[in-house]
Amino acid sequence: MGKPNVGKSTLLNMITGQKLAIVTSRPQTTRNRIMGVKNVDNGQIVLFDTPGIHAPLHTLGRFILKASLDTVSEVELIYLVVNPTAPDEADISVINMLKDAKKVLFLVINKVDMIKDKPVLLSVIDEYRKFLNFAEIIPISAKNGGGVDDLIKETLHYLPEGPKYYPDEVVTDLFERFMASEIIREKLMDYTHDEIPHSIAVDVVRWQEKKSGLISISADIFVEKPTQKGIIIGKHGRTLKAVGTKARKEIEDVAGARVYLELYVKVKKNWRKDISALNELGFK
Ligand SMILES: Nc1nc2c(ncn2[C@@H]2O[C@H](COP(=O)(O)OP(=O)(O)OP(=O)(O)O)[C@@H](O)[C@H]2O)c(=O)[nH]1
Ligand SMILES: [Mg+2]
Repeated sequence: MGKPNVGKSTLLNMITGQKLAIVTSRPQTTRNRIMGVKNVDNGQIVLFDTPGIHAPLHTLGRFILKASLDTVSEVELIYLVVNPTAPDEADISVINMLKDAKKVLFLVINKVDMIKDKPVLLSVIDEYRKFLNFAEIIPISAKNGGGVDDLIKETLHYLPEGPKYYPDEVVTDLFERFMASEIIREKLMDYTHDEIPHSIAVDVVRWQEKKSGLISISADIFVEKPTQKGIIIGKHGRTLKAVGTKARKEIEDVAGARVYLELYVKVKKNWRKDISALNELGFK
């Protein structure tokens, strides 16, 4: 858990060795809880990447916050993922949510590749220690993998003995359709600015596996305003074409098959505030 943009999804992907969660340079990328399984010689860790915690501004924000908070009661151990800087208001509001969690808490200080001197790290640790009692404090770089083996090793120390929940070959419970819609959303977020990245929703409406092995996919891209639609399509359709090409290649990797991808941009006015639109998009 953590505030937006600290690298929670990057960490899930690094630990599992697969791209399960989308990652962008913008806060508030993840909107759902994403599960990933890590198997090691002496155990299995089931991880949940959660959306970054922030004060909800609309109905979508409330669904997103719930996805994070509901996870707290279901787990044995929580990583509080933070930047290598003193806690700000957003970090402190996450800390307040974890205060009564009665779970093993690790402070995971991410992005340490960005700091050069050790004293900075030590002062960050001191600042966080004032707020909570952490079982372990582990500096990592989710991006380059530094410290991640140590994190896994320490995690196994604190997890109870129990049955293996998933067979070795299972890495996630995500459906390919959801992963495809997320990949498309990631590319769209990379190509847009300001409010638009957050106004986008993607719904895969067709997933058809042909006899030839080709997978034919059609996805609707929803935005909130007609002007946003124009921006996503771009001059002569260039933006949408570039998004489609990038997304198709990545979906082909996930699906292990050739993919034909059709994208349609549609306006769904204020969908982030509209319960029935949200339900249709899978936020229930
Ligand atoms: N330098 C550096 N950048 C990182 C590291 N981990 C993540 N990032 C970058 O931080 C940004 C946010 O990463 P995400 O994994 O999407 O962050 P998140 O916490 O899942 O964000 P939300 O889903 O919005 O809550 C991306 O640009 C990542 O490439 C790291 O260890 N070092
Ligand atoms: Mg994320």
